[in-house]
Amino acid sequence: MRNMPRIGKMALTAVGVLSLAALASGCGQQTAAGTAHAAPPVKYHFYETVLTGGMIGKPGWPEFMPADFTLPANADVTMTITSFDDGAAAVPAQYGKITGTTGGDATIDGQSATQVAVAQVAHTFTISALNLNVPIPVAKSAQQPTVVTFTFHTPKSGVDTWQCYAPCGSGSDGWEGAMATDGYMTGKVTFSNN
Ligand SMILES: [Cu+2]
Repeated sequence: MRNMPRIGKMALTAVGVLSLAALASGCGQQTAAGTAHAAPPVKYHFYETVLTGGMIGKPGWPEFMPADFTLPANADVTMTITSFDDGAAAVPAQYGKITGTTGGDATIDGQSATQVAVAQVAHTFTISALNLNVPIPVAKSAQQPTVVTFTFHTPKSGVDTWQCYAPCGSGSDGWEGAMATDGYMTGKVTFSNN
């Protein structure tokens, strides 16, 4: 899978969809749950991959894949972000801190963390409207990705913009190109009840 991030991501996304479908069908338990108890919260796991520009044939244009996506509204969503980018793009101090997640932390390569040293940040996954900020450290190498997992509670239905706040794009300040183009280091998250 690590050598084939696109196929791996698609397969994992399919797993997430299938587990939702399995919960919806209830495996025969719908009757009891429907009469006596509220439905259990749906566990939803969403997978993101961060690719370097070189990996997509567009040097200098790293991208989150997918950049525009839909999550269940008003739900606890776990996100796993696998980043192959081994280049740093130091951030201001506030973007080195993990905020807005359940428990205020994230798991980075198997270790619980509440922050990443600013000089070790490659990208951030930030939804400013939700005060959600998760810094993603540099990968050990382009072949050894960093894996960051966190959970957050999604808002009621709507659309928010996410943005990477590590200046990983082009231009003199690193804020041009990928940083300013939907589909690379910014995109739209739709929170849906359907
Ligand atoms: Cu970035």
